Amino acid sequence: MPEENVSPTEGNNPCPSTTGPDGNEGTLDRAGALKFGAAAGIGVLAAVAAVNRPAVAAVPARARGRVSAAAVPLPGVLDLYINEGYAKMVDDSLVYQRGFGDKPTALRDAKPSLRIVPKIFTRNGKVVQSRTYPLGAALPPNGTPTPAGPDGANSGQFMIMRNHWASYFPQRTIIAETGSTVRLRVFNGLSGTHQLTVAQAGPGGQDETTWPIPPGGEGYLEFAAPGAGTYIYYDPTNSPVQRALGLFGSLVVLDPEDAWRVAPHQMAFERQWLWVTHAVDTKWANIEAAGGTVDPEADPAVPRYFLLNDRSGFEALGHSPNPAINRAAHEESLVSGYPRQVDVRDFGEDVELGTLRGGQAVRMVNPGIAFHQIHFHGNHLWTVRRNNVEWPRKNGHVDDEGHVVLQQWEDVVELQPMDRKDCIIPLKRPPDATDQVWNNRTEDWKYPMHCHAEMSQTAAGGMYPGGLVAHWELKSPVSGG
Ligand SMILES: [Cu+2]
Repeated sequence: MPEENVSPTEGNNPCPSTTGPDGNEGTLDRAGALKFGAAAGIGVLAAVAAVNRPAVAAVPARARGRVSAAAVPLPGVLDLYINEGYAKMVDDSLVYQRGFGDKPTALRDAKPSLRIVPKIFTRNGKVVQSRTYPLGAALPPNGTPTPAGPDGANSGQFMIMRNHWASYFPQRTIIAETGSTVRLRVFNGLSGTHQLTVAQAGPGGQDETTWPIPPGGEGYLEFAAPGAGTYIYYDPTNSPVQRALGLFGSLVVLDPEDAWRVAPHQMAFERQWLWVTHAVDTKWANIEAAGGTVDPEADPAVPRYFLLNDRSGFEALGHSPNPAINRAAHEESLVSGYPRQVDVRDFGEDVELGTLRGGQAVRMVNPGIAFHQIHFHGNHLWTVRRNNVEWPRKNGHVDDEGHVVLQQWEDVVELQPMDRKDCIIPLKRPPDATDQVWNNRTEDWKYPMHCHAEMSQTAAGGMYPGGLVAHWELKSPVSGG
């Protein structure tokens, strides 16, 4: 990206790798190869030899186009490069994936650019690279906002700072401020036709699209930022195949003058989280890597890997040996905060000036191909919106699929493919914590989030819990807790 066009935000540490200090996203390193070899019971030589070739797919028979140089950037325009490469799964398998990247990279690139570092379209016409928003807002340490001070009226609880903390966003995120213009130039570096569509982001909820972009070609898309909300950009070609291969991302639209609400007059939050689910079908990946075309009727999807913000299992939980992965998981995915009094009847309530009695927002997005059931322990979540439509507070109804359309407490939030749901996690004292337990706690309380679609808890067809998992933390008032 151009220096004059995309500047890292001051103090925002704009582009840490979520794949480790060595950036080793596309190849096994030697240590990984040794581990892989040991686990698989094969010899070290064979394991090291495996470093030099992809673990999953054979070299495609047909020729791949040469990788062209990055285009000369245009002011206010975000360039996306459709690339292919091998991504490391949680069990160190390398799986062929495609993606919208920051620069053109080759199939065998050790670090294929398959996901962009988050970018922000500002009202003043700029594209800014930053993992955090609002720009210039304080960064929550390790992802956790610290409170304004004790809540004198409620033992062990805290006053929450209003309109103060920035939120971290995962890779693939595009943020557009309301009033901005989204300008995308999309370069197709692959040998098939591809397309970028932003679902329901146009007038009247129409899709915005580049239309099909031929191999080696480029597409251009410009549209006014739609209403505040959460959108999915993806390749609709042979749907859902190209999306499932990794050609997707999220567009979050926010009002820069009211940036701590999901939409004007709607739920306020301390900070927000963007949870993006993805399921990887290695058979589909192998077919496309070899130059074939997946027929979803003949080969129904059977995903083998399930990801939250592009991490699974122990990496999603921040328990990997890699500090950079763990930090990214904490900053982007693992909801955390200090316990507070919340009244969902008034998300914006303040008892003291500059404070908020509210929770944190979780925007759940499913560009993948599996149905998910996002299930929380410890607190229920208050579901507010689905697909940018505010659910009513009263006089709800049952939709055509039998779902209740009404704001409500849920411990399981269903996410169908292409669904987006906005929820508040209250971060409140768990209702079953008695006074004795509550008043004597000396450490952070951690609660699991796991998807109730049980296959999604595994990796590689059985490794548990290697899939779509997370946890959330209720911080302890005791220092060091
Ligand atoms: Cu459970």
